[in-house]
Amino acid sequence: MADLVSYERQGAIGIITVDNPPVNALGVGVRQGLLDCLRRGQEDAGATALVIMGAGRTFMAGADIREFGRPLEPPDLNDVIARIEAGPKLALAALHGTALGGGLEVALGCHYRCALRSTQVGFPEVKLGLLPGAGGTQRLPRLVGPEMALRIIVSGDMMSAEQAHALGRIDELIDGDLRAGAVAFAERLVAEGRPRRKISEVDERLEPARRDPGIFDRFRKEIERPARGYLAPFKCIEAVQAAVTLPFAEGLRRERELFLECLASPQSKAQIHAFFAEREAARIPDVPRETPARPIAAAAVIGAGTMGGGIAMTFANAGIPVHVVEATPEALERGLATVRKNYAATADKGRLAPAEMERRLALIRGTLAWDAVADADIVVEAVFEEMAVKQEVFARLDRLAKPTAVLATNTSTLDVDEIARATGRPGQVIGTHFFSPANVMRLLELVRGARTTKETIATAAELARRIGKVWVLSGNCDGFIGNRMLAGYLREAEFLVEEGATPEQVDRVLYDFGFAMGPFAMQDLAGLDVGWRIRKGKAAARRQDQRYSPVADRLCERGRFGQKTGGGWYRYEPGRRAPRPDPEVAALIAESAREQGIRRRAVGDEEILGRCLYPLVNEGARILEEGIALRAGDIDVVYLHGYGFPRYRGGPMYWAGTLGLKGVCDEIARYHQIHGRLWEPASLLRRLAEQGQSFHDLGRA
Ligand code: T1G
Repeated sequence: MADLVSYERQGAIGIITVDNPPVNALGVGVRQGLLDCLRRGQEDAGATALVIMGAGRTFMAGADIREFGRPLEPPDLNDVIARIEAGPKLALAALHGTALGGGLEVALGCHYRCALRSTQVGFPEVKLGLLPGAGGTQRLPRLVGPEMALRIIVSGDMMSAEQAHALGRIDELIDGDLRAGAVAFAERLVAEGRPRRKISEVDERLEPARRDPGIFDRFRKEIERPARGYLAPFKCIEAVQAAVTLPFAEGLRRERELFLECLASPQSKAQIHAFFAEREAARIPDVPRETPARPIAAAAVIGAGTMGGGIAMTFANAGIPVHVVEATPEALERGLATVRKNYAATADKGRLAPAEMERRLALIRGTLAWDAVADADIVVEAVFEEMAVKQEVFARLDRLAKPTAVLATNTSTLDVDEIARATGRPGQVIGTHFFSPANVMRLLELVRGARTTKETIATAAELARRIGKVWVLSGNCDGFIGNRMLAGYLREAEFLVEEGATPEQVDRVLYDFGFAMGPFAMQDLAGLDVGWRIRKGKAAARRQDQRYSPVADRLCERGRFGQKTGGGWYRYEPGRRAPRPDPEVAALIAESAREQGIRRRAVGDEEILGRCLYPLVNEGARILEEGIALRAGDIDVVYLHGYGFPRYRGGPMYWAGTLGLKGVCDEIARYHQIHGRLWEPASLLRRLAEQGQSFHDLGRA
């Protein structure tokens, strides 16, 4: 304990330093250490004020999340904060790095706050399915007003120290050395005889909300859609409302009740699983963190289509100059115009300053000259999804790109090794599977080929971090992790409509489950032509003894590619995105059912959910068996960030674990009896089900 928190005096200022790497999490040892050091500082006659700060890269980044799920051990953080706020000595919090959650609550318990300008502050608890449980929902409204507090707490987003200073959350911005600046500020506060300001006693900022309690229902309405299905955002509102309607001590008790309710909820467990799964996905056993990554000072993208343009934007957004190479001036102009339109749309929403937009656009240089790739440290190919085209491009890049350059392919289904064989540097070839729109979707599947070197993986991983992507390493197989699993999900959705369900019924079931949209609306958004081209490429290899639904092909043969053509599985009014059931599609489905002799029937929602989601789990198990994914958590991360799987359910593999693999396996086996080979349970699933284990019990990679 002694070494997690220390106390020393500098002149007349007592300094309490938390040193619990990597992020000074407020575990039980730190809480006890804080109490001990507070006692020492408050009893130290030579100290006129106390400064609380963190050692290393950050102030406290919150409670120790690993402690959740275990009985909470004393001392409670509320007791620590009460000791600070009620203490006889003026307390100043000195912030740097990321002052988050319980860390920010400690700071709000202090009488004053100062921070380096680079500091980020925030209450991310809602992203863990929780709420600030140590006074944050009671003190923040008293400091910034209930409306602003609602926005800060329910969004969970971080805010810069400058913004927080403007809001009065931080009293002083420090330049240079934090400790020296904090001691000087504390000395000034004492010299000026400034009072020990207790936020818990501040009341005036609550008055407007007392006069207008409707703000809470208005806010609930406002978040209804974005927070659909989530528990914690609405509990956060209740807690802030308690700050307005109850005296501080009672509000604190109400906050604790709501916090424990969230902590006990399956949603919080799922979201905490997602938090750690995202961090674990970055651990590749045979590519340790210290594996050297090549520096990326410049990039190039081949193809200015939807994906190419989006990928170029991710580079420019990270400050990396990028050449976009196209075959014709028309295609180049069209691609760059789309990039400019996308940036303008963001700027119009006030989320990008015009000067910043111009700066990013200036980093994207369109060209027809292939030798522009000669300066690039990485070249990402985003051309037509056809092997011959890809191989021709890679052979050319191999000749033109500098010897150290990484050659990446954005293929979503094709064999990375076959592409790499078109070059003399297969070790520097890797799959970088972006998701559409590439400048928005956070997921990046890095696909490791048989010859891809550790250095190439480290280089791509480092780049992924720089362009703000959540990356997952996948082995090389048809469809990698995400699309390979998706095939079963889409297959069953199409079979179900042939058997009697409707596209809108299937979509409603998955929407109610928590997906942003169901399989049919999703295909209409992404464009049916992408999948059609891939299916045509595989038609010859398709087993004739296996059921196949021709409806999607027939829609495409009629030019129905989805929203972009005004019709796909649904029809769309010009300029509108709302899907409308289309009798023409219903007729196509009925015709296909007749041809296959399928007697149509009423299909229940439960069957729809099981037949769409269980194939994800079953194929996920095969992917784990084959080592295509290193961990079940990686698969969850792919589905959370690439396919809109609801975060409060933790991902398909985690979700299956909450149901119990025995039950899931039994259901899959039951469908295997009915529907045959496509539903054969994966042997890993059978084994875990028999042993009463979950996917996450499988040894850490
Ligand atoms: N508890 C335990 N471990 C944590 C942690 C935490 N709060 N934060 C990070 N880690 C681990 C992480 O797993 C990783 O471990 C390593 O630290 C580096 O993290 C009462 C209820 C601070 C912005 O939600 O957002 O306070 O993988 O890789 O990218 O009201 O970590 O190396 O073994 O993410 O530089 C609220 C969560 C808690 C903040 C740094 N706080 N952390 O990002 O590094 S609830 C949070 C983050 C709470 C109170 C409530 C980020 C970061 P490993 P990293 P990074």
